Amino acid sequence: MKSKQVSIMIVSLLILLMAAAIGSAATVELVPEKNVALPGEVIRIDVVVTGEDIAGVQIDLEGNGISGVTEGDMFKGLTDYGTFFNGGQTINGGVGNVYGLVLGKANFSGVGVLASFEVAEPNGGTYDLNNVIVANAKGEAMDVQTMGCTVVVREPSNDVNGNNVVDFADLVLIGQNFGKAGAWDVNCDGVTDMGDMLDAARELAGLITMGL
Ligand SMILES: [Ca+2]
Ligand SMILES: [Ca+2]
Repeated sequence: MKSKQVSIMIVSLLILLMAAAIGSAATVELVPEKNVALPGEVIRIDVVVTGEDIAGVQIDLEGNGISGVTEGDMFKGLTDYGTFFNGGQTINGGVGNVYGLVLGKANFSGVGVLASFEVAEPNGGTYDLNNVIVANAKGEAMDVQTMGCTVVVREPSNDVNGNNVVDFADLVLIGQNFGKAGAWDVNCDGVTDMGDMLDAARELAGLITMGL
């Protein structure tokens, strides 16, 4: 057999194996509305589920300052069917036994939100998933990968490099990190953009003072 044919066969086999792996697995991920919050601010953390032929999902959410939960759109989007959603109960360090499932012979494929939590933790912190079960229509648990998130709480500040002075270096760093989240997002709205640049430029010009 020619080496080119062998290569094509190997590539085809790999694609088939990857497709099988993707088809049988689900991911459950915590996606915060923003990674940096202001002190006292309530932010939303979505439990985002990705997968094929999902009939029910159960999770525990570990983390501080969880103040509320609502059902997401993943099963509600199956418009001809009802859903059964349980917002869970407070456990040590979080909320346990949160689940949603579809009522009827239907299932969910794609990317959807199981639940949205409201979080107000003055010190920020890490949020993790535990006891995650993603079940198919037979009630069988699927392979699942999970991912937590971190929320940082801080005061707005134009001193992005933390050297206690607002100067041209801070403006350059804001410019170099346009579009990102992080310390360069001086007004803590989730993205570094012209609003942050103008805040820092105004403070550099002595027109305002923020956070220092
Ligand atoms: Ca600085
Ligand atoms: Ca911003």
